[in-house]
Amino acid sequence: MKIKNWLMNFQNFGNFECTVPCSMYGVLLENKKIEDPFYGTNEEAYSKLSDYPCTFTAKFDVERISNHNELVLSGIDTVCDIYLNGKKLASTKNMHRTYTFEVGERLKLGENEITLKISSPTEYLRYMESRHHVFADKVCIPGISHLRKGFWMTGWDWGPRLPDMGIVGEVSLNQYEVDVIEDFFIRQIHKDGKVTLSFSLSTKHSANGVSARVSVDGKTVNLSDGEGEIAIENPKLWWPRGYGEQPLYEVTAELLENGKVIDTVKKTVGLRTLTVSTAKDKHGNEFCFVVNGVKVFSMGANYIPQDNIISRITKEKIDALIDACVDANFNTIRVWGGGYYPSEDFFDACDRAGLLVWQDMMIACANVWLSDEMREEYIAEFTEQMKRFSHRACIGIVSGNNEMEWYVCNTEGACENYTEKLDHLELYERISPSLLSKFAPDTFYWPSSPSSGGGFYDPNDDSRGDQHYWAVWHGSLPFEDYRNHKFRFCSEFGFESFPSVKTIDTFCPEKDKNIFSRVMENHQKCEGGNKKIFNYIAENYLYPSNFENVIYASQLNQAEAMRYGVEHFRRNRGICMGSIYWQLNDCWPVASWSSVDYFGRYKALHYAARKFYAPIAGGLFREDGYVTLNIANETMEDFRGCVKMRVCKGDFTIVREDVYDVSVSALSSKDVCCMNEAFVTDAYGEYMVAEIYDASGTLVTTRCQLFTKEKYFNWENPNLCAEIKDIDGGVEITVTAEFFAKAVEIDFASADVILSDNYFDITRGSVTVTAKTDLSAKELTAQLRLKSVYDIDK
Ligand code: BMA
Repeated sequence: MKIKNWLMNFQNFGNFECTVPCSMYGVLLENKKIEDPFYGTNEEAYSKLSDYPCTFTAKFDVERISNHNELVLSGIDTVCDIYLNGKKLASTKNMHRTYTFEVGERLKLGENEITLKISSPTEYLRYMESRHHVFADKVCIPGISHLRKGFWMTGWDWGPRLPDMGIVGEVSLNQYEVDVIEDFFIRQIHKDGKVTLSFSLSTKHSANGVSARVSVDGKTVNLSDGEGEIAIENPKLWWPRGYGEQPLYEVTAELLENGKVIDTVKKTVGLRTLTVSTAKDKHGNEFCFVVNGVKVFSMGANYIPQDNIISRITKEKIDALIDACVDANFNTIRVWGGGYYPSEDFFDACDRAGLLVWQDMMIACANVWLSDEMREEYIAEFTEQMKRFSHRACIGIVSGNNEMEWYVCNTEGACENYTEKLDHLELYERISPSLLSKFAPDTFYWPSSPSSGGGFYDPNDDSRGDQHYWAVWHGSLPFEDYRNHKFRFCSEFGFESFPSVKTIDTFCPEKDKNIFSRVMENHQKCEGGNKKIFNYIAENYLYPSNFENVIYASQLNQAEAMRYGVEHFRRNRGICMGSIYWQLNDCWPVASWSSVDYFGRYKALHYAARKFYAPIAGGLFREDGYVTLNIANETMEDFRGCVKMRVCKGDFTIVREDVYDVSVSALSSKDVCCMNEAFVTDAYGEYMVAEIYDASGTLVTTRCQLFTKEKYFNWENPNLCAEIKDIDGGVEITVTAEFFAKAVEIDFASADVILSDNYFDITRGSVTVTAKTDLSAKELTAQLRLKSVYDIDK
């Protein structure tokens, strides 16, 4: 029985009815007791609310007292005393765990009452930190690792400081007479093209007279001593997106007593072998996912919690974000360690979509202190979470934490304390891997991100393991610097931009629409972030004429920066085998590194990602007086086609055109042709374009290259105009230009429409894109807005 309906009591705000999942900020907001904490500078005042305790109470009816009566609580955020019928039952301090208490003796028939007294997390952290200092990055509240709470809630360089309190999981009373399934593990044995699933099931009370059976793929096996196996006939293998299909098998385990089913557990599995190769090679050690024996080039981004108020992260929002990943041709996603462990809905969506998951354990940018109490917390939490990961097709890596090995080696404050260093080794190099090998023995473990394999051995070394690269952006270096490195697997690199004006409208009054205003700076949490955005704009674009154009230019820079990196990484396929940009999404409307904003709106980067992560992608490289076209083929088939390379004038007339037949083997990248820059007669008025066609003559992709910075190019007014037509399920939009137009943005005053392409270049007269929408061509035409780089200073 789920205990869903609660009463929240918070200070002198009063009592409020609420339904789990629920939390202090969420409930106050729903009841209009506070304004939107994301609006204006409200965050500053509302963050103080978490200095006070908050209580949740629920009444529930009990009709019988069974042999076993378990109160199960998950996602209790965070410092909590639990009372049942007026008597204290337990204290908990870990929102990442599930707690189970046998409460038979405390229950009564009829009405019962449960109370969760949640203390202030900020107060708790202040108290603990005053007793024992543990290093934490200054983005969050000092001493954050004294508490197993999502670190980001206490502030981050993209998130507000709103440490919530509440029930973000579930509370239920489970009553049963005999026994229940405690653990159900599934392992896969792949041999000679056959797959056998082996099962291991244990019950909570090892009750006599119960038996278990497992069914999958139309077959059933009765377990003996909890063990059994089923061979899958004609196994259909699960592949990451882009390499094959994602067939999933439902496995059902049933517990029986006298032939009657008394408990059921269902799990979904994808049949695949999946590991990470760190084999030695001539460049050092490779680092790549190997799925069903195939080395995969990982393409994706880093995932952070989708909202600061966790109860608002619904299945619909998770599915929509994973759809956006699919839309941008991702095959990998990294769940960053400063958030929370995603729900089953998230992993279900990744299994279905074919996204490989790099899963951090939830610790980021702060040392740990393994007091007896904290050690137990980590062990219990990691055990529970690792059991969740064990059968998942999508989970490819479990990593100890975010950046802590690197911090301990390099960051003042993180590396001085020997006890903390020892605790680090103990947790990430002894406890975690041994738990993983026990509970998810087929899952690859990595001590930290970035790491070279552990032991504080040059964790961010370019020649092995994964790398976090921040010299572009944090280090203010130009985009070109990506190309000075040959990373093995770049698991973090990023560049900031502002979200769209529609998103800014939700938190910023008209009068504050200036990127240096208090409101805009409150929605920029990276130190000096807006200055940096502006600095990089100065590098590449003319001085933007208005607020909208600052936003637009910031997004173009972000897309361009990431493209610079990724095309280089893919060109070096083999040396580099992964590109995970920072970051996919936001937890509130903010200037950040995300490619999809808080409301799900795509920034220019997300459209660019669709192109630079495309299975067949082109990259242009200016080197030694030539422009070289590289084609990266991340498909299982050889690519054959042709390339047209041209130099054109701004009015589209062709100065020079060369045509090449090209071929690129499956799973490789190749420099296929190049053009001499000497053919360019006017570096300020001509551009080069490469069009890649497949064997059937279909245009696969277009890449365009200038020979000067955008700000120096002699743009002429392209007089953009668009024709929108109704088609089945949506619209088709053809944008026409009278002159070469770069980064054409299609936008609508109020409608949110995801297009098949946006921020594209018009290199020969017009471009046609499509969109799925319920709106008619007429409705959209009325609110259409077009711009291109030409407009930035207009
Ligand atoms: C990385 C991350 C985050 C941070 C981001 C941007 O190193 O791990 O902690 O938000 O950089 O600074």
